Amino acid sequence: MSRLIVVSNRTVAPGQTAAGGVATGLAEVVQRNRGVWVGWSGEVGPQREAQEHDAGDYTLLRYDLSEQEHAEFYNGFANGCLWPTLHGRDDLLDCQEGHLQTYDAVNTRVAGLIAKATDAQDRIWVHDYHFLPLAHALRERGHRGPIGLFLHVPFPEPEVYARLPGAKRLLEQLLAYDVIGFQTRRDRRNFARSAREQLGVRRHDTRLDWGEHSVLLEHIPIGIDADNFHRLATGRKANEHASRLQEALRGRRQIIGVDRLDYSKGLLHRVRAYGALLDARPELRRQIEMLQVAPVSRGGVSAYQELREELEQQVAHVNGVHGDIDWTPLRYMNRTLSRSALAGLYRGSAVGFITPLRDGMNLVAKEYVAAQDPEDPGVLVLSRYAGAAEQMDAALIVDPFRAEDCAEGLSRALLMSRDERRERHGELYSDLCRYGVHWWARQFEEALLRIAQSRDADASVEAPDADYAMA
Ligand code: ADQ
Repeated sequence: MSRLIVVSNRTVAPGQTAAGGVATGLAEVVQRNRGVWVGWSGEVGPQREAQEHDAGDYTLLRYDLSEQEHAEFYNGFANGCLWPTLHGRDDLLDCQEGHLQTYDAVNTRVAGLIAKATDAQDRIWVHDYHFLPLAHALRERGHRGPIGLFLHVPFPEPEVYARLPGAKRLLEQLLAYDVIGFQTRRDRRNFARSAREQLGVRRHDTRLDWGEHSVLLEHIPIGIDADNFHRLATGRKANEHASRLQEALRGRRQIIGVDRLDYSKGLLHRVRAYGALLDARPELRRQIEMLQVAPVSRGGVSAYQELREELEQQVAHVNGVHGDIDWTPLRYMNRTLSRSALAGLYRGSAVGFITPLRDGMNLVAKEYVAAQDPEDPGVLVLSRYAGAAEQMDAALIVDPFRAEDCAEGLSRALLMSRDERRERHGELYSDLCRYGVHWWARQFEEALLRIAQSRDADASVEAPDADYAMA
């Protein structure tokens, strides 16, 4: 039986367990399959040999990045070119000479490590935009087993994608995968359109045929472990945080936003929308507060440094215009919090205000819903451009580019009757339980298995009968 190999930019550290989110789902899959999990160690510097760790039920294989790889592969092509393009922000493209070559070179190096540690028939599940050419590089090393990619981020409209340096070649390389999983139908459609426009590849239902090779395009939205997160939100530690919060709020109702400090998350627009709410509904002043948690992310990329400065200015502006000696309308924290602290803060907040300008899925929206008290839940105000909006239509869906629309959504959420809140929450929560992170992982795993089985079947049909061959 072939093994399952998972490849993702980040892995858990040796000796640690996954602390939630996607990592939990991946850890469960590699454990169950007694497979191998390959990824970056997080170390930058002179490269050691890749390190293999025995993680009990599976093997962890981690590699370092050199200074140059970190600057040109990670900060450069992956986060300075691919990330903005895939999020429809080609105006922020920062592609420099040599970055694409280093991106290719890292993929080639990682393919070499994988080829050494695995069997040519193993099933390989690759994650995200750091590894678009990996299947191609693995095929060049003779890998024959199924290789799938799950794209955690969106895929943009063809006109935007076409502006990426090396766009056509990357698309060709992507077609070396056997299956590509997307968060939404829109992403899958956009990908198929780019393949048609740039390579003339036609889509047959969910399949693209490229010469002799077929690629399956699957729509498999990622979820969370909702029950588990709900338990966390009602646990002792989360309760302590929720109580501290209630004390600080002194009867005011809280609107919460939690995001990595990233321009795709719409933080500037969100703060502006909150200001618009305070302008439009002066009676809400002192009745509400907003908390925005946004830990710094990718500090090595210039667009992120600028965003941080602009956001700080805007937060100060809203507080300057609307605040009073005994009321700070908007609090802003740059810290990473523990899962239980986060769960407690979600549970203690009347509104989850999650308004990315583009987001593959957005797990915060799902965590906010899972953390709520079903008897007296808060309301999710969600951007129509989060992948999550395709599934979570019982949330209040808003346009993050329109401050008045967001302000209107917030106001509706704050005034919503308890019955309506319970009804909407019930609908959202039952979907979260049905389509959780383990469901997601199983769907992808089964897609890879089906490919492996159909290849085995083809091989047995094609293999000449032994006696006949000898005759
Ligand atoms: P991200 O862009 O990182 O993920 P998201 O889906 O919201 O975005 O996940 C963020 C995770 O980090 C959540 O689990 C959240 O709880 C956690 N987090 C955020 N702020 C935190 C803080 N201050 N302290 C502690 N934890 C914090 C990418 C894509 C998304 C896609 C996911 C999964 O960009 O669109 O949903 O992958 O596929």
